[in-house]
Amino acid sequence: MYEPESLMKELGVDFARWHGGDLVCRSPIDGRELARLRADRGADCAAKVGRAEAAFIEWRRLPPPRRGELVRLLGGQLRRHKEALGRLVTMESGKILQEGLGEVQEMIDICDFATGLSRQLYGLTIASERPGHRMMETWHPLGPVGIISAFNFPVAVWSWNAALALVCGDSLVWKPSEKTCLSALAVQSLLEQAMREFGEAPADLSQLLLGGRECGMMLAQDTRLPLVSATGSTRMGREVAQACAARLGRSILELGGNNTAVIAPSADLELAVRAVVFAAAGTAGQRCTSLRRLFVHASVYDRVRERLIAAFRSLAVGNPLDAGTLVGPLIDEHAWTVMQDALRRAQAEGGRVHGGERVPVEGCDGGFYARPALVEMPAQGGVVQEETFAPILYLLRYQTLEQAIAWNNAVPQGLASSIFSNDLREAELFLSPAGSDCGIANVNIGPSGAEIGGAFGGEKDTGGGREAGSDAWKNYMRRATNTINYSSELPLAQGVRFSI
Ligand code: UN1
Repeated sequence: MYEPESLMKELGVDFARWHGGDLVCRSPIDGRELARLRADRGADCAAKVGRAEAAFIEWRRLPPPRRGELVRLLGGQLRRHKEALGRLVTMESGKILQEGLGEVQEMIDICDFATGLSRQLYGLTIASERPGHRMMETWHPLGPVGIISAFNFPVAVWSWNAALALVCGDSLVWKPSEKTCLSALAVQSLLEQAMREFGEAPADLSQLLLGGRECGMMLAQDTRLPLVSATGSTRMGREVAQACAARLGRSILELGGNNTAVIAPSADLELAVRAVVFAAAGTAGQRCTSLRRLFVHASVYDRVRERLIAAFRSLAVGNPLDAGTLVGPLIDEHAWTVMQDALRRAQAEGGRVHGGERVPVEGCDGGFYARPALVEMPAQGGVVQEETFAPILYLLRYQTLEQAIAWNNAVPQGLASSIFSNDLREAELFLSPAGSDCGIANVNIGPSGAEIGGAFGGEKDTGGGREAGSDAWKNYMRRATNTINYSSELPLAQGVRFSI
């Protein structure tokens, strides 16, 4: 059915270097063992950070547009190997092939963005209050950057961080999810191939750490890493943030979401239903931006509910490598148990559950396939407040937009939100300071599937970090403020007199 070994070969992975340990890689498609790899121990982690630190000293000296050239070459490798890497991502994460390919495209896009950015790392010139003086700010490379990434976007999230960090002059230490190590090995190999083509990069520029929570925590605690960027659960983010803060390091946190769509009376219902189904059921509900709460105006509630029940029932759940499949497996048995537990709790809280059952898939007995669940809820208490990483969509009926906005904001998380409305006043209110409190707020598209050009991230329990586009690059540099006196006088700021 699929051959990870040949894909790894095509992607240039030196398997012997990692093979033969106790870190078991499995495919969520059928539970099959793909490989056993050697995990890094504490001393390996420390040594790799040391190597990245030494590489940084060299890398930061190269002019940014030269550093951009390496990222351009990485983009070229990704373009050439998009199909193989996309397939590998599908095998390891269980997302459908279209989405595996889409994830690699997201990497290519951020490489293009970062290459252009390498000629645009500019600061301000600021008026000085003193005659014959000029002020400016300069952006400098920061240091080796720690990247902790999750299983659901095993390669794209690395690239948002890595492409920017590289053009900013930083070296990398990457700890991927232990559930998606093969995809990480493949990406590391493509970067190493790009480095060979480039010829000017220090060999230790990018370090890959394989291992579990302890490895991630070592990065968070390591004073040699001025910045750690972490994507995953709010629980994990809290631990990383506290460990970083304790040593006054910086962190970028991309944590849980509890994302929404509001369907207003004027909405184009056809378009809204399509968007909602993609956002809730796509990636089997395992995006941090997946739609989890849907607020539908009372006047269109019954129509939307019927359409969604029918759409969820007919969704093709199956092997993510098969062309017709729209919903692949959950990542593992634990995810399935958590999903079933949430559905039971929703029922106990007065919810009416449609779907959510296990779907048998031929040849994939060891995989956990679930029919996406639509759950009509009387109110947004208990379980609706939580992010359950599974395809569960809670449906609530609202009367006024103010009520829907209040519900949108009344959860701990603050990542992504959306409104379907053709009424300008409603749409603008949703985007206004009195509207959604999320880092992402959309009109007439769902909350997931962001482009890389915008800053990505959210507020509250989502962690407050911003990655990818806009000016997120500033996180990966340090800012120096420079005052230059080109006169022969020495006036002091604030008019202070100090004559000797
Ligand atoms: C994630 O789930 O961690 O906006 C990232 C999106 C994707 C990225 C999701 N571009 O859905």
